[in-house]
Amino acid sequence: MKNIAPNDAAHLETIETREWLESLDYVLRTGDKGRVMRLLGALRARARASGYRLPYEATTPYINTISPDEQVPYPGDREIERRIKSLVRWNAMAMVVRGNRESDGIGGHISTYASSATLYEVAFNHFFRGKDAGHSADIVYYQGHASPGIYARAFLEGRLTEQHLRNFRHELRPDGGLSSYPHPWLMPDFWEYPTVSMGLGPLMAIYHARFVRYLENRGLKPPTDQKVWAFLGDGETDEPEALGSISLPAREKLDNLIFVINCNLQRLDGPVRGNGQIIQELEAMFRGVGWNVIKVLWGSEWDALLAKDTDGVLIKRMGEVVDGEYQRYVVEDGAYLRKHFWGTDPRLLEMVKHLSDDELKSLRVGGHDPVKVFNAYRQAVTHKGAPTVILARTIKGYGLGEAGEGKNITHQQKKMNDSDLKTFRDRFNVPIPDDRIAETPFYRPAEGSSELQYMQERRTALGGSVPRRVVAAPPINPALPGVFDEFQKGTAGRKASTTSVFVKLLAKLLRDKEIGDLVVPIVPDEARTFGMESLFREVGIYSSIGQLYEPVDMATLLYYKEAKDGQILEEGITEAGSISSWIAAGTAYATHGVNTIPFFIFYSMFGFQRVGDFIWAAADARCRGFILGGTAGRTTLAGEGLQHQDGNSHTLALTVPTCRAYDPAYAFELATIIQDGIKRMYSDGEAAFYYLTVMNEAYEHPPMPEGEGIREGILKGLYKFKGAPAGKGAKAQLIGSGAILNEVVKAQALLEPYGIVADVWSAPSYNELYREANAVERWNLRHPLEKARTPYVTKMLGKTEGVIIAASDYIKSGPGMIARYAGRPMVTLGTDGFGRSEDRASLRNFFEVDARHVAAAAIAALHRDGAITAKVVAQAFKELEIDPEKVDPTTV
Ligand SMILES: Cc1ncc(C[n+]2csc(CCOP(=O)(O)OP(=O)(O)O)c2C)c(N)n1
Ligand SMILES: [Mg+2]
Repeated sequence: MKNIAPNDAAHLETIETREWLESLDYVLRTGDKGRVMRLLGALRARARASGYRLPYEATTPYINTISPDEQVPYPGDREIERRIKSLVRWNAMAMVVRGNRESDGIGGHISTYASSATLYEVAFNHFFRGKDAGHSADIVYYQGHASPGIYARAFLEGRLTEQHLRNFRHELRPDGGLSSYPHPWLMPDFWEYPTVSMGLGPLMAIYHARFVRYLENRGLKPPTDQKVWAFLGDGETDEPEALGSISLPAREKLDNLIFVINCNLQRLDGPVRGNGQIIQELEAMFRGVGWNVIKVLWGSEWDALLAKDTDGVLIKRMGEVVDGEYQRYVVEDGAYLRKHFWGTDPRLLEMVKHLSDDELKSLRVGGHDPVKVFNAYRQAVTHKGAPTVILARTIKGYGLGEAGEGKNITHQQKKMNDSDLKTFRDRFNVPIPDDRIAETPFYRPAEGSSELQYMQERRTALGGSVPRRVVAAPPINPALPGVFDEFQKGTAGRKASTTSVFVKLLAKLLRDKEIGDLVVPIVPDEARTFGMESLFREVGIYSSIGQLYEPVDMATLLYYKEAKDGQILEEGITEAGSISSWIAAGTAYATHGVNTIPFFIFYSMFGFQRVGDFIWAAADARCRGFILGGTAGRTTLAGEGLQHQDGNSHTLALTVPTCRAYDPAYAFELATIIQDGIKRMYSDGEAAFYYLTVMNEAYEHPPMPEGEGIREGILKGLYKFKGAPAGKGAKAQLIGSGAILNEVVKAQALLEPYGIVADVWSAPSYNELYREANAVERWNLRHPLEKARTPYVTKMLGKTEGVIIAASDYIKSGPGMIARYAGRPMVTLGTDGFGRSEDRASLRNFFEVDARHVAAAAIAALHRDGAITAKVVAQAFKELEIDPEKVDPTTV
């Protein structure tokens, strides 16, 4: 070759390239890695010095990151593992096909697991550590749509029965069923982490991995080499939550975190990047922030071909084919591949001339080759100093053949005809005879068979079956002496906001000898807003590397103290990240056997409204703890206006079944709720969490009223705060909550001159009142022959007289929900509509929730009832300056 005279520039370049590559090959063969790097560095430096600006390359060539000579041999029995995997594949498919045959439209997915079977099986047989391994059990976020495969394996392991499989997506059948996706709420002994809302799994995994380090650095958990694995789809990476925080684990050097991205190049409708390459795009992003990126693109059969690629033509070809075309290759035959992939260069054709079309077609992609996957995992679990992402190329619907393999419809494929089933059976060699194919039976080899034995042996060696949810922490029963007492006494003339009361209470909890260490304060760059900066110095801000600088405010009492054992998780501006930390801490009683008690405080409007889906996932995960909406209340937060003023969050909180939401007005209410919450969650073991709104309006807090039922009333959501003044007159019941309770108290006084005597009630939770009343009503409906029970709210209001007015700083549907249980008409006042930048008094006038409007509402209602005269109404409206033609705040 070298003797041929170059006949054109291209030819010359080819020869030149080859010579350079040969030189490099020589160094590669004889030198070490460092020498190769130095040589390439020197070349780059020389080019730069000569004025060549090398383009920045975030990607590496479109080949496997791990070269064949770096690989170790597969440690398992390949043949038996292949048989096991085939049986899992079959049962996973059968579960969905049978389910949809019997109940059309029941759904389920075949093709996601079909593409990821090898990714999971290699992990099940060699990596995932189970709970018997103690604290080092791995934490695995499974791709939600792959759950049929996870169930099918559990069936083979003997953890689920055939009945369970038959009842996939039939959870309400008397003999129980399997949930569609990973839902710990529905299968609390099996699933641990909800993932199916795309993007949540990866973000929760990131913050979970960081939380593990937090527990270790704070001495709450012994350091282990436990891993957090997150399996996700390539399409899923388009969710901003999936990739939005990938810089954190790199910065934190979370080498306990492994992402496995199932790159089947397809999502639901079609290709993820038909005109590009999703794998390269992902590589650039992850490399760019410092992850260890391992691409698993090509199966072992390609090694020999790449070894022949002395000119780099194959690597070049691999790198130029777009994903839409790669997908096409899946559905076409070998002749098509020879023409369209290999046929673009005679040297490529030469490389594969010894292979038949069928052999060409059978060259596997990397994610279906256990050797490649094993080596990727092996490097991932041993990699130090950075998280690892494995980009594994797979085929969506692998094995479905004509029924859907690689087709755009494959995601939704739930049915297969007999011929499709036979093809699938033959491809994976599943021992189902022809005459039974139509019934698509589940298949489990005989007890004691080599397959089952192998599975059991592997899982035993790795610490038992996964997934398995175990509540590892015993309940605690903290005495908490002196933590809550002072709050029952009120503030004795001093003004305070409920936020500052909360911060004080939190500080006391943090100081408590018994549970102080378990408290996890979480805040998204908002600590100063809530007056929490005193805690910075007191308990420190968590930083895995301590504090490498002298903070600018070092000389002050409340300096910004970062410490390795710091207790506060100061997350920066990420409510999604913060709630993920909260979920990790709130589920640690199960996952880590540590009863951490997280308190996540955020700008109220950026809670449910912003990260509602995470809160839903938290409930599913049986999360415990407290979330606090700070600067809450549409008219209580002055100045901030439309975006910030929260009048919605309690309504949103109601939608989460395990969330108990309260809008406390006074210190004693807040303390009572938190004290009871800790008991119910951490001593009684209830799978619930608390949402508390706290405000920034400072006012005096009264002591807890004396008398029966106050504590119970606070927790149930309603109690009489202040009786009517002595004397006769028209009667009214005024109910208020949160900061609006003070307006209601003022309204009581405003009404007195008109001969109206009003009781004042505090309603810390319209949501809880509604739920209890609903439960009672339901019982009554189902027991028509028994004495009807009375809802708590009816009991309270039923024995009162006069009109009922209920007001809050949230939309009227809050008090509106309990109206039908009040026993008589009820007037509701609230803050429906968009907020405004204004001062508090103007806002309360605008939304008609100030004392004047509460009083006016009572007057109007009393007049309709005939209890007061028109003259009194006219006089009162004039004196209270009520404008009947005032603009409706819901319309502007
Ligand atoms: C937040 C959210 N949006 C939409 C969906 C509906 N959905 C389920 S699977 C899917 C496609 C998944 O594609 P990919 O992530 O590539 O996974 P694959 O099945 O290909 O492995 C979509 C859109 C969802 N589950 N969650
Ligand atoms: Mg996909």
